[in-house]
Amino acid sequence: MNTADPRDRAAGLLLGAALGDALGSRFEGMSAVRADQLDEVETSEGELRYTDDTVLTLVLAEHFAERSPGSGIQQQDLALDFARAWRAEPGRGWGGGIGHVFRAVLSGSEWSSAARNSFGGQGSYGNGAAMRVSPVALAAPTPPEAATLGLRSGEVTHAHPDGAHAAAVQGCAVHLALSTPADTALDPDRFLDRVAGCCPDSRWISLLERTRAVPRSSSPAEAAERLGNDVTAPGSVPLALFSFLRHPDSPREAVRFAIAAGGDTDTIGSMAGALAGARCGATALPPEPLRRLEGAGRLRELGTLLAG
Ligand code: F2R
Ligand code: MG
Ligand code: MG
Repeated sequence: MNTADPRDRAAGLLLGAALGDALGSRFEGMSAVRADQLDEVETSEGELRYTDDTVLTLVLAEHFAERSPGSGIQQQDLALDFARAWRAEPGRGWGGGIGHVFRAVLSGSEWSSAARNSFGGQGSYGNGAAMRVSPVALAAPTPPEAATLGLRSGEVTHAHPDGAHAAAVQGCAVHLALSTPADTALDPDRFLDRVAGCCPDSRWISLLERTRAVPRSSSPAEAAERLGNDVTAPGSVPLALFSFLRHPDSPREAVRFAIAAGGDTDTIGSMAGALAGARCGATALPPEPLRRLEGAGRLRELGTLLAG
């Protein structure tokens, strides 16, 4: 049974995101991951360290925690806090181009020009804006407002519409997952319709349609073949959504599905973990890996605090 307790769900959202990141980081870049490899990581000893996905998720969660509810996002402050976190922890497996944006912001550039100047003026369509967006679901009262906050948080580093709108899509989806009735089966088509309803971007609406068209019984490899599993936003957010919709009542299975698909396993695992943790709550997360998760205390505390 999923929990209806909003504080447990809020904690589950952040802890699920971090757990998916930490478990998935052991396999980033592999073409597929076997069940016995996942079992071993889940059951072995030692701290489960998270990567850039959770570093930036924590920054965004702290941004909301430090301000009064309803304050929204101060984009230059957020860009600076992201950049300082990047500078403080260079070994967290950052994206290839994001350092250029952070370096520019630290040198005094406005977030908008720093983000716009990356990738030859195209802006980034990496999945970095979507991977860190889940706290917007705890700061926005409704799914459309979560999408708006997601976009505002995303565009501070990802100027390409594919990258920025991915944060709107994932932020809205996490909000919807958080508010699904605990005791009612989740309808995947209705869920995707509601996400599309929050999204003004035609490219993302067609990516959501593509996600809907994948047979629900697909294996991780088949889903990756249809939806992608790479570091781009269009090549990873759909697979994370699919992983959640495949196992909406089991964060462990949703995350394992996402990681088994291979590719950008920390990030796809993290986004699926945020969705499933938001629906099912922290009490539904697998206790053993959770016990070994780096930063679990602060993540739980922030979730509870932001739940109000
Ligand atoms: N990048 C990784 N992991 C691989 C490196 C691991 C590391 N070297 C290690 O072993 O420790 N992980 C992290 O990066 C992804 C998030 O990336 P983000 O923040 O969006 O960064 P970036 O650089 O903006 O985009 C990522 C890549 O996407 C491609 N790309 C984006 N925009 C593009 C454009 N306009 N044109 C062409 N390519 C574009 C590039 O390949 C970027 O490098 C997460 O997976 C996180 O875990
Ligand atoms: Mg990462
Ligand atoms: Mg990654």
